Amino acid sequence: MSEKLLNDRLLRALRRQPVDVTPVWIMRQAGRYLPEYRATRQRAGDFMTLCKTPELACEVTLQPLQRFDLDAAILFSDILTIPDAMGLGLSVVENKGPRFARPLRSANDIRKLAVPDVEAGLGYVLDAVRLIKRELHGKVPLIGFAGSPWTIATYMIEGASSKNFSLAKGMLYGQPDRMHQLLDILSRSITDYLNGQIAAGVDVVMIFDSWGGILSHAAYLEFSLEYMRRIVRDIRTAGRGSEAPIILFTKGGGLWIDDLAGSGCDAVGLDWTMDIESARSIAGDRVALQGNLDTAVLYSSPATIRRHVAEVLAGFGKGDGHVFNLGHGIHPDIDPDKVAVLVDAVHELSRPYHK
Ligand code: 1CP
Repeated sequence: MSEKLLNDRLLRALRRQPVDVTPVWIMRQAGRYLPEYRATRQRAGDFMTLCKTPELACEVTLQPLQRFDLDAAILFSDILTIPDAMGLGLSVVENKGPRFARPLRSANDIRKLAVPDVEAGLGYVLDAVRLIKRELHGKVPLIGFAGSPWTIATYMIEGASSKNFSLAKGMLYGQPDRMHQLLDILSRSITDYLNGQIAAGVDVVMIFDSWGGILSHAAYLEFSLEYMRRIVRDIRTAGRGSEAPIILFTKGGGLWIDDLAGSGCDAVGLDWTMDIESARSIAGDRVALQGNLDTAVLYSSPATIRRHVAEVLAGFGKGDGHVFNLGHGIHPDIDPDKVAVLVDAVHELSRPYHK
C-alpha cells in the first residue's frame, strides 16, 4: 500500500497476520440508526443525491468513526449504482427501498446493456473515495464494495426488492442463456468498478451477495459463485488490485463455506446462522473469516451483548484471521449506544486470543 495506515488491524487480519486485538466494523455502520445520518440525508433531500454528492457521502462515511472505535470505514454508496449507470434509473424511496424506473423486461433490454465507463458513469463514487481517503488521514482502512452479479441482477429484473424472486428465478430456469448474458456483463462491470475504487484509494473490497442464499445448491455454484470467482481472478490480475484483500459475503451461504474458501478470495463473510467454529474448521488456513454476531443481539442489555460477543470470539478461538462483524446489516431501530458496547467488548475481550 502506498500510504501508511495508523491502524492496519483489518488488513492484517484479512491477510491472517498477527494483531493485538480482533478488528471490528459493522455492516451498514453508516445509516438510519444514526440521528446524524438522518439529518444529512434530509439535507441531501433524497438517497441518490446523498450518494452522488461526494462531500455528503464522505460526511456520512465518517460519522460512525466519530462515535465508535471502529477499525475500518466503509464507503457510503449502494450496490445498485452500477445498474443506475447502465440507465435503469434508480430511486430509493424512504422506508420502501430501491426502485428502478426501467427494469429489464425483455431479451432486447439485456442485449442493449453495456459495461459502464467507470469515470464517466460512476465518477462520483471515485470522487467520494478520494475525498474520504483524504479526510481519513490514514486513521483506518477504507472498504470499497459492490453487489455480486446475481444479487444486482435480481433487482434489475424484479425492478425492486422482492419476496419470491419469481421473475429472476423464472429467468434463471426458463432462459438460462439470457441470465448468463446478464451475469457476464455485470461481472465485467463490477470488476472495472472495483478496480476503479482500488485505483482511487480503497484498501479492501467486499462483494455483497445478499441473495445468493435463495438459490439451490447447483444454481448457487453456476449463477452466483462462478461469477464472483471470475471477479476475484480479474481483480487479482489488474494493477493495484493484487494488493487489496477481497471479502466475499453470501447471506445464507453456510452450505458453501468450502466452495467460497476455494474461490481465491481472502476472506469469507459469515451470516449469523453459521457456527463460526465449524466454518473455521472447513475453511482451514485458506481464508480469513468475518462475522458473525446476530444483529438482534443489539436489542438486549450491555451484559448480554458482551456475553454474545465473547461466544463469537471463543467460537473462532485463538489465532489470526478473524474480523468481527454482525451477521448482516444493523437495523435502523437499534440504539447507537449498543454499538459502542459491542465495539469496546470486541477489543477488550479479544485480547487473550492474540499473543
Ligand atoms: O455503512 C454502510 O454499510 C453503508 C453503505 C451501504 C452498503 C454497503 C448502503 C447504503 N447499502 C449497502 C449495500 C446494499 N444495498 C446491499 C448489500 C448489503 C445487505 O445485504 O444489506 C443491498 C442488498 C442493498 C440494496 C438496498 N439499497 C437496500 C435493501 C433492499 C432490500 O431488498 O432489502 C436498501 C434499503 C437500499 C438503500 C440504502 N442503501 C444504503 C442505505 C443506508 C440505504 C437506506 C436508504 C435510506 O433510507 O437512507
